Amino acid sequence: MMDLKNFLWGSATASYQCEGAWDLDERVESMWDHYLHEEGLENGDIASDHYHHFEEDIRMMKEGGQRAYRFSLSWPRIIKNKQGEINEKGLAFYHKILDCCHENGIEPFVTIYHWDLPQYWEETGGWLNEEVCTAFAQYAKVCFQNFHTKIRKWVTFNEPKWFVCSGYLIGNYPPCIQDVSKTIKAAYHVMYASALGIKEFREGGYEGEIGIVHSFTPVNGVDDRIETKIAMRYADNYCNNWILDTAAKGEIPIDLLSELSKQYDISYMKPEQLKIIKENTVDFLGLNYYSRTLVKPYTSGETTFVVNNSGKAGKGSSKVIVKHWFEQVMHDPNSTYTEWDTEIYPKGLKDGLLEVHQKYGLPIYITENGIGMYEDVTVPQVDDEYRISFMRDHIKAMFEAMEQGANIKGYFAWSSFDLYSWKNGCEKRYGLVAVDFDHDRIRKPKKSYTWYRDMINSNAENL
Ligand code: BGP
Repeated sequence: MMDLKNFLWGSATASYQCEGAWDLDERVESMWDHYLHEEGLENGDIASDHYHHFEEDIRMMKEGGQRAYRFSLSWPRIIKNKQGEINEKGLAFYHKILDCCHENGIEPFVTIYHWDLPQYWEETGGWLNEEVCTAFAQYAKVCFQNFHTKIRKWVTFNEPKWFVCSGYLIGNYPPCIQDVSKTIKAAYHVMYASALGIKEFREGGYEGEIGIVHSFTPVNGVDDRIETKIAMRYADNYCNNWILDTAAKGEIPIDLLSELSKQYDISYMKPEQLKIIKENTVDFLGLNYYSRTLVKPYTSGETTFVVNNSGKAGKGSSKVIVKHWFEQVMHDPNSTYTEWDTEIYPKGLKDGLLEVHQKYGLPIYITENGIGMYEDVTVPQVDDEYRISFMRDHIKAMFEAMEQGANIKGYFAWSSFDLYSWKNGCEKRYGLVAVDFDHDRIRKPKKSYTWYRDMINSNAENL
């Protein structure tokens, strides 16, 4: 039996998705507020109202056997404008959350940026504007200076790949651009900003560790042909290596750079910036695991990206066709998918963890893992057996990787309680705790909450 005494079992959320209180206490507009309001789409104005329910939420984590809470700080709640003016009320809110975590014996695991860019920065070009990188580092410094006695685990960015590709390549997230060249530039700026944030952390001499969280999709090929292997390498560069290699080794993959420079101008990647990236690598890797990527070689001259924000299986709602791409992503007809077309594939977690362990040798946290479903939360208890079996299968896969040597230090269920899912709305539920969005945001533990508690308390013996 593995020694799990110090293992960080927890659950996760993100500021925009759960806090609500979008215009309270001098919080300013984020790019998501602006975009969703403009488009008249379901938004996170109130969301789970964690702003007013955090004490209850954190108490439930403790009662649920959890040892850590992964959440994010909201830049627009903390910094009021481009001049860097600090909102003391924003800081006070996070001090209250952090104190509450400590009072309940819950370790805070804190992400500095989980996608809610202040709209005042988006209006200057957002992640296409190099100035935003320095602004991020200044904001990170404010966070370090104010919270360093209460936080020992920091994350610069949540999922650079997902928010950059959704915002600049596929265009289903703000700023809704579909442009490969801009995607590369935004991606580079985010990785540079992450390194600048780490530099601030190291120079400040703060205690604790700092990492990055990646939307991890290990790559499989449809067959063993050499063309498929090449497609897999490209897919791995696109899906994983440009974040993991850059964050962990300080190096953007050379074959990716050489491929990109054939087609795009990347002269904005300046030697002094690449030096900062090289010198400021992470202490750990956070991996969010939902699924794998299955690929076949690129043959047709164009590649199609489809995302499903419709919640109807097979009805991808955003689609973009990119010419001169490298690989084509496939569905496996023999596999199981959710209503949002996410494949359920626990084996990918084990394979992927071993791969990341071998490549980087760094401590790993699984910073998100979970399943989004439609659920009726008016019943006394949501009987989410499917979530229990999803978590059980993934935790087993994680244990197998640990037995083979991967240094995994924690697991966070996504999500602590029901919240707003980007572009999918609140009806796509991931929580261990149900939130009734129609009735005062009442909280009720689901069956999975109790299962998770018992699993943790029994040292995973009842798995
Ligand atoms: C990750 C994000 C989370 C969360 C989760 C579920 O990519 O870090 O913020 O939303 O995925 O995804 P979705 O809400 O799109 O179903």
